[in-house]
Amino acid sequence: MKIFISVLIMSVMVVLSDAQNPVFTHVFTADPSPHVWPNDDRLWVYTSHDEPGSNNHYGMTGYHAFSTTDMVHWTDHGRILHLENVEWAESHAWAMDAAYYRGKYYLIYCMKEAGIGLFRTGVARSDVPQGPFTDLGYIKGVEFGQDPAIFIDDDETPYLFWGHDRKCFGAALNDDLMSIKPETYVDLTSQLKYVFEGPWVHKFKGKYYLSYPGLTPRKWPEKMFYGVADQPLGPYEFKGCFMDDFEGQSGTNHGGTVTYKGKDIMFYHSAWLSGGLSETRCVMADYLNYDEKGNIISIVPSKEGLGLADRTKTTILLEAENGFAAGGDLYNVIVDTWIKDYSGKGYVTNFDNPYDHVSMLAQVARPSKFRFKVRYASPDGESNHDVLINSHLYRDFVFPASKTFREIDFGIVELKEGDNLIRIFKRNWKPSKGDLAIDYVKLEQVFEDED
Ligand code: FUB
Repeated sequence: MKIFISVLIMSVMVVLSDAQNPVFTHVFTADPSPHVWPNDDRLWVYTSHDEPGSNNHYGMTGYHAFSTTDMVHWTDHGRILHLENVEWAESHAWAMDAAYYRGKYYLIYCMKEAGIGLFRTGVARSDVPQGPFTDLGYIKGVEFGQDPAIFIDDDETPYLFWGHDRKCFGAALNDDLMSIKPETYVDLTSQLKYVFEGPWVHKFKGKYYLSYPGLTPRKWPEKMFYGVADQPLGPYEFKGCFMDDFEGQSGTNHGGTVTYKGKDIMFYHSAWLSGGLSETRCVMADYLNYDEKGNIISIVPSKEGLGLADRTKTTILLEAENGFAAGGDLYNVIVDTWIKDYSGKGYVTNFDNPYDHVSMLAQVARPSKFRFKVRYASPDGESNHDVLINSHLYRDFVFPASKTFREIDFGIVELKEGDNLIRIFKRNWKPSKGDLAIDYVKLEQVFEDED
């Protein structure tokens, strides 16, 4: 990967408070993969994560999931998979895609294999779209499996595309998604002029569109190109560029398309949020339109983006039961489902002993303010617990008795750049009447002008 250094673009920074681009302004995100799943009215966007302060693709370690019903108010479901949850990998949690297949949700991602340092295409599964995802291993038959994209055709056949370093490949997958059908393997490189990496396949009016970031001979930054075919594995007819270089470009570009509420939308990334740091990126969205011949009309990244509001607003929602798989911890507590109306897969309870705890991870781009809420129940009476956000301690906080789940508002807190741990625990010196149950923690983005 060649590093493209772009300049600090003050004009871009200035407009951020009055725009729907970037889409997520509280965390650095890249390589968006947008989807709508069956029987779900939400739009989902899965992303890779750029660590603040690193400006380095080599230090990328995990992924996030976001959802919305109006494309203005978003939920960040937190970390959904991390290097430390993948035994076979050592580094480079780069681009990913997601799929719904035979009743389960999949994250198809790439990381470098430990001890070998080559990209593999990993498969992780979850019962729910928001994850977290459990790794199942990597796909057999895929060499140099950077930037995977999975496309499930109308007849349910799953296809995998991947691309790196000026090459692009495709193949049909076997039903377990863990290996390719070798006889279907195709090298698409020569059909996709300028291709560098990051393929994405979608279908429009019966044709297959393969879009990708490319370099007009070795010239950075990446532009977005596409080709069209009658079959998923080609041959593809090269069509041209549909997103040129733009102000505040991050060097790389990478994205995918989705149709939501009757609109075609292109998600991609830029360096707008970081003010031009090429490897500290943010997700963007603009409408995608076709001409009468089915050609993609060029997209010019806009400050307005989807133009539905002056800005987007995100709430970080951290399910207590997710524990280690989402960067948190469950220490000597249990996940239960007895009190109904919990969200996610259950709630955390049984804080019986000193320092039993649940912790959750919130990742943010820069020091910023959030309204902090905890959803809890305490059916047998009030409970005294400590609540810790970074170094801020709500000592011996009283959760009033509540037989059902309710949210309690802790007011506005400031999170620091990077990783923030929220821990709820019990100390021995003050016994509680109630048996506290923690459902989730919410952090609602607060802007300076709302403070
Ligand atoms: O995000 C890391 C890498 O940068 C991706 O895998 C590439 O597609 C480029 O976006």
